[in-house]
Amino acid sequence: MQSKTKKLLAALIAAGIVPAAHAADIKLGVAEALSGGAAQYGVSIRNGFQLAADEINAAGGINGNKLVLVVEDEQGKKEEAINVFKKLIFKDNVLMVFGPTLSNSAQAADPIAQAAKTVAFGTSNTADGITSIGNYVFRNSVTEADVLPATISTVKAKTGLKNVAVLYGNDDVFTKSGYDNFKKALEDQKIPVTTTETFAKGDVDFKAQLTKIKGTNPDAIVLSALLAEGAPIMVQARQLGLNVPVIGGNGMNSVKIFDLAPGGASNNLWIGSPWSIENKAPENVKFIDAYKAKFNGSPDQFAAQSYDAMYIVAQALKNTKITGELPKDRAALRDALPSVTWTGATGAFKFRQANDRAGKPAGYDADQAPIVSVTKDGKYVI
Ligand code: MET
Repeated sequence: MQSKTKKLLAALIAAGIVPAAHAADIKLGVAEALSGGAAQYGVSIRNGFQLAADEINAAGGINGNKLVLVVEDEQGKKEEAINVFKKLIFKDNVLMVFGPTLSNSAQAADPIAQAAKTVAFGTSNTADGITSIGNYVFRNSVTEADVLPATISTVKAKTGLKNVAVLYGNDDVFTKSGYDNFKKALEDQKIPVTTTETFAKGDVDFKAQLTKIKGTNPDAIVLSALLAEGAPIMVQARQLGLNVPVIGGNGMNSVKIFDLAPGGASNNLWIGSPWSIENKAPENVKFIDAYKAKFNGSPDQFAAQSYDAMYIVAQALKNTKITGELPKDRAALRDALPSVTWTGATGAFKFRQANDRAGKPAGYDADQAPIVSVTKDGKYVI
C-alpha cells in the first residue's frame, strides 16, 4: 500500500469511518472438493469451517481481529489442488491453508505449502505419509493406521468373524493406504483373507468382483473405498445376496451412505471414528445444534473435524503476535500449533509428532482414539 493511502486509512480508522478490525483481518485459505465425487465430504468440511469461523468472529474474533475465509474448489483432483494452493499462498497471501479433501490431492499439493513455509492443515486426510512431507503439514483427521486395527478387532469380537474378503480401490492414495493398513491389521490379528479384489475410480459395475467374493463365502467384506464407488458396491453386494458385515475405512463414514445406498443396503456397515452424532458431550451437542440451525441438515464426521480444526488454529492464533509480515506470521503460527490442546466436537484433541521417511521430525498427526459404530436403519449405532 502507498504511504499516502496508508495514512488516509489510518485517519479513517481513527475517525471511526472504517472499522479497525478490517485493517487486521486474518485471511485463512480453504481448499476443499466442492464439486465432483469428493464433494460428498468437501461441502461438509467447508460448512464446519464456516460455522466455527462465524462463532469465533461473533465472540470477538482473535484478539479483536476477524477471521476471513478465502474458499476455493479443488474439485477432488490433485492438479486442481496444486493450482488452488498456489493461488491461495502466492496471490491471496493467506496466513495458512486448510485442506485439501483427499489424501490423493494432499500428497501432490502439500509440498507447495511446505516449500512456501505456510501451514497446510488437513481435516480429512487419513492416508499414511501425508505429515511426513514436512514440518508445516498438520492434520486433525485420525489416520487409517490408527483406526483400522480397532475397527477389525471390534467387528471380530462382536460378530465372531473367522475370515474376510478384501475389496479396494488401487488407484487412489487413500484407498490404497487403507488397503495396506487393513492387510497389516488382518495379519496382526491372524484373520485369513478368502480373496482380494480391486476396482478403479469411476467404476460403476462391481458385480464381477462381488460374485467372486460371494464364491469364497466370507464372514465379512473389508472395503477400502470412497463413497462414489463404496455406496454402489454396498447396493450391488446386497443385490447379489451378500449380506455379511462390510468393514469400511474413513471413506465410508458419512451419513450420505444412507441416501446413496437406500432401502437397507447400507445396513451392517462398520466404521471407526473419533466422532459420533450419538456422543452427548456438551461441546458436541452445541456443535450439532448449531450446525443443524445453520445448514438445515445433520453434520457428519467431516464437518466435526473441520469445525474443531478452526478452533485449534484459533487457539494457536491467540498465542501468536500478528505483525503483518507474512513470512514471519506464517512461521509464528506454525510454531504455535503443535502445543495446542482443544476439547471440541470430536472430544479431547492433541497433536502427535510425525516423522519423515528418514525418521526425522516432520509434521503433526492427530492423537485421538476411535470409537467403532455400525449402521442400522439409517443410523450409526455404537
Ligand atoms: N479420508 C480420505 C482421504 O484421506 C478423504 C475423505 S473421504 C473419507 O483421502
